[in-house]
Amino acid sequence: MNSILNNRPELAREVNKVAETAGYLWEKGWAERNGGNITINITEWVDDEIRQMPAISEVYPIGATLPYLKGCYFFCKGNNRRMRDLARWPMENGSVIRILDDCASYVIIADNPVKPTSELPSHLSVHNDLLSKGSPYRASLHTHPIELVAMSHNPKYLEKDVATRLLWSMIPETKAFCPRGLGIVPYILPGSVELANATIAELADYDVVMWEKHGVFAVDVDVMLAFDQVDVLNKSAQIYIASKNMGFEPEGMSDEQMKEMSVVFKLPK
Ligand code: 2HA
Ligand code: ZN
Repeated sequence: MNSILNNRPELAREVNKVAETAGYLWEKGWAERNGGNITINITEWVDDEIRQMPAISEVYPIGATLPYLKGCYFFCKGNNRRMRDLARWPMENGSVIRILDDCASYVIIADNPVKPTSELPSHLSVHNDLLSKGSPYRASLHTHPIELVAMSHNPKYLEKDVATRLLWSMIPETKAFCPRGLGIVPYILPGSVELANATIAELADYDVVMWEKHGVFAVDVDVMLAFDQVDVLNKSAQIYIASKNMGFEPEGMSDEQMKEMSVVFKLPK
């Protein structure tokens, strides 16, 4: 089958990371029905031949003007597509899009005319913001991790850095591998510009942001690393809940133990 991935091992590797991650999200129970989204900036793996490829869709508006995305290319999960299907058939359940020179519209170029996710404006706004800051991050991930979402139903854990401290203190790895902690965005309608803007504001200080009573949004260099950050946070939430289920409040690592971790691992906070 003719695919944009043929004879492009680096591009294929990035799309395979998306497929592998989509499989993990499904297995973990974080991706019911069409839940969650993944968008990766693949511009650095795009060659002249890809730049010449014709559009296979009409021109669609993004819904925002994003100047840093001029001429960029993204692989995105398709609208209403399932993560479990993206895992097995990434090019049938996602597509490659080209941002047009007006920075406000896009076309699909490969492999199939699969319309991208309804969350595209928020994902692309985040990528625009990352590029504007010279960030090396090329992946954005939205998913519904069960235990973290459950915690977001208690206002106590929505206060600044309360959940971060609790989760970091459950197991040393969490602070080491999610060193900027968990940002919080109060409940806002999914897919809205307000949610995108609030997410961008919070990503200035965190790589993973909780959307109250909905899910998390994570960014990193690639989608595997973004997934890992969410995975370690949710693991800590599970340890917390397991302790509560055994009938006690977990002690958590002490402030001294946490400080020692920060020094030895040279962590920012
Ligand atoms: O697109 O999870 O929040 C699927 C979602 C939207
Ligand atoms: Zn969602």
